[in-house]
Amino acid sequence: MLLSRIIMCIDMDAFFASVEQKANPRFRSKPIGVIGGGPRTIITTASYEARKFGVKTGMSIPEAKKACPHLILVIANNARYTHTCRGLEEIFRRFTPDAEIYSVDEAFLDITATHHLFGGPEEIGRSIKRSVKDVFGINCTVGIAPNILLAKLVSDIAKPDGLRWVKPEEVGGCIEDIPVKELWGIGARTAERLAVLGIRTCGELGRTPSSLLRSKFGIYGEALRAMGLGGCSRPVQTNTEEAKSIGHSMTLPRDILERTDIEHCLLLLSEKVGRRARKYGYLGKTVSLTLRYPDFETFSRRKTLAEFTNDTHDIYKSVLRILEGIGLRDRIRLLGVSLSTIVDDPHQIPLIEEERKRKAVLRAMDCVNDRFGEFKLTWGSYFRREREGGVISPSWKPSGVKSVHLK
Ligand code: TTP
Ligand code: MG
Repeated sequence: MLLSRIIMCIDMDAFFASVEQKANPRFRSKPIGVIGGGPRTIITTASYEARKFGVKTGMSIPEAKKACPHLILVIANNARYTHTCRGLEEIFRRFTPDAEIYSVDEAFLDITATHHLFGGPEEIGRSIKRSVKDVFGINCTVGIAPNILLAKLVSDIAKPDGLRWVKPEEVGGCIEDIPVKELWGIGARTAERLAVLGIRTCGELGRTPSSLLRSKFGIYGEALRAMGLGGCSRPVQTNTEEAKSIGHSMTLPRDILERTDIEHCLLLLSEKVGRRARKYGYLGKTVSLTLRYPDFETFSRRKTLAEFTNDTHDIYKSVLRILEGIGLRDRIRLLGVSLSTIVDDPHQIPLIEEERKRKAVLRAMDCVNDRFGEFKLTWGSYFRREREGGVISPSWKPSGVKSVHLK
């Protein structure tokens, strides 16, 4: 007989806002909204005090202020969130090596093999909540269930500051009346298509014949039915260190068309990508450029290089070459650069003197910036420009190699 697994989802409550409230006593118990630094910023998260007034993630500042006129706006401080996330990982790993840091504020732990060492699943949940509060002064919610789909659902239901364990025999009763759109992986469009078939709750989805779902959703129909029954076969993925690609993108503070403005942003993005690849010891052979027009049409073009690289200038030159092949039809709203076809950097010393020098310069720049902060030492062409504020993506992970979107 297959032993049921015990999976825990830990999700920080109003993460960025809670970190800010802890850091600044004058924000405590107050409605605050965390925003990016640029002029087009939105609310990335709101404290629970602000949520009572209807302030939500994604709202524009005027919308949020209308809902809550005394809302305090706080500019995001990414370093605080990433530092907290790294510390959280340390806490989680005390209880199991099978920990997946899913996003900047969510983790999954497989505690099947270790829970008995710590007094059981709920005791682990309580210990984690206590440690997170003691070390970082913030609340989190813990959902425990037989798989990650249910653990996530249970943590959403138990929010905020909750702890709930749904055992295998309780799954059916727990999810029967839950709207399908609450399930992780069922988006608004799928929920609408299901509603057309008269399926609104998980219970209804689980009772729908596979043949009907297959005829409407193809191969995905089978998975949908399993989800309705609370099933999910995705294991906790503990080995997420493997880099597939390293990318950065940014929505520009204003739409741009001028070549020098575009080049300036591309150099900044190339440096971010190159620096990250160097930091984690990777080389890549494919460079991609992503563009978004103001009407949101988005596309990417890629170029395969002759050699593997993590040199900012190699990446930048390739991106410029890609750009030359694109006839821009409008201003640019978003730019992205990424490096893929990744291998480990064997750290060979180049034979050509010029390349050796370039490598040494990059290493020296990285050392200075590691010590004194990002872009403290930078390329002259970037130095002319002011920097724009950004907000870290929720998909940020401490493993570091991840696409990051700067709003
Ligand atoms: P969430 O876990 O979605 O939300 P939350 O932690 O703020 O609130 P709760 O879990 O209690 O409902 O997001 C985690 C953090 O990621 C959040 O604090 C802010 C950030 N974030 C963004 O930057 N952009 C986004 O679109 C979302 C949804 C979150
Ligand atoms: Mg959260």
